[in-house]
Amino acid sequence: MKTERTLSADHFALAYPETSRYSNVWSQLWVTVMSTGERPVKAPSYQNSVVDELLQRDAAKDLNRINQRLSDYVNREPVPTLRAIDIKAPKLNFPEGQEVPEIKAKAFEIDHLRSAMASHGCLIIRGLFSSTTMADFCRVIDLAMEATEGQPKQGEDAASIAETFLNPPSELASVVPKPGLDFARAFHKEGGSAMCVESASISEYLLELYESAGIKKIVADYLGEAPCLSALKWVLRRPTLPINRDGWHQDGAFMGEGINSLNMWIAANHCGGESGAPGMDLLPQRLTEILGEGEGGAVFDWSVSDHAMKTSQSNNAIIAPAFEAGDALFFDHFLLHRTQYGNDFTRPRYAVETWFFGERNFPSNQVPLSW
Ligand SMILES: O=C(O)CCC(=O)C(=O)O
Repeated sequence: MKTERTLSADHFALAYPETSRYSNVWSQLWVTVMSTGERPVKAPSYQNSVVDELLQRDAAKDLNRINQRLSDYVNREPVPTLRAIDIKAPKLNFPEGQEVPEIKAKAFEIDHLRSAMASHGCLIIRGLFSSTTMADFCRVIDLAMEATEGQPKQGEDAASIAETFLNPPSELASVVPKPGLDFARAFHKEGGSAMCVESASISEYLLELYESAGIKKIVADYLGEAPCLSALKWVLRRPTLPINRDGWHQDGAFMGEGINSLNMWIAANHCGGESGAPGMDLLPQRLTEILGEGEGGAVFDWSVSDHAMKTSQSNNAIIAPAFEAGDALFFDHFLLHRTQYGNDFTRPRYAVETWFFGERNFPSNQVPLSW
């Protein structure tokens, strides 16, 4: 079996160690193009403005804030409120021929989300975030993953890069005691992801970005209550190739069915469809219960086997939409999905997964944090 990560940032870093370091010189441009497969965004003087912004943040202040967010939920019990999916939704007409309802960010209104979630269990909002910001964010994901994988940077930027990209809140170790935290970290390392809270500064940066894009209001309107987030299910992703075929799952299988949830999955580079980088395989149907594991060897007790998906009628309806940097896919804990499966991917994929829950109706086992 081929396990090499084709054209991934790691692969490139091994071949060209000098140019893969974070730097402001022209080589940064080349690194970004090689690692993300994206076109250069700016002229040769290009600097990664998101990395720069992160390096200038007050890491100690970010750490205090994220510690406080975790502490806010210690000893807090969920209350089974009415879930968003229990509320009657309007029926909007999306254009013919869309397999997944989608809308441009400029035209988006909350009823698009309510209607699409009720009919298809998901909605794509095109261009919700700036493509330039998200293209820059790919490098942030590289740096965060290198830090969590134990590949600290060398050179003059090393200390500030370490302080910015790997500064998990101390509270994390008490809310996710051993061996749970070690297990979560090993799971992410193997799959090509990192918990966002491993970097307090990335977490706080993203919360500010989300708020400036109006996400806090959209999520609160949809859930019918203010949102909280989850330390375990707020994830920076650059999936390891090759992709696991048996990744079909509904997050409700381990979060519980009764919760009030909304996931925002943001593509940070061009992926999905025939793009050469894995997007997401989806069964765009409004499910309201957790399906069985299915026959034929599901990998985890919360996953559904590829065999079961293929032998069910659902196979006809499975789709893998194409995404551009900054597009967002919204869905909840009942949607059947997996990382897009294929064995001919040639480019890495970068994404940010952020699960929101009702501030009262949340899954305690996903380690909530306040917003
Ligand atoms: O990014 C991926 O490939 C998987 C994401 C996922 O499973 C999720 O957002 O729940």
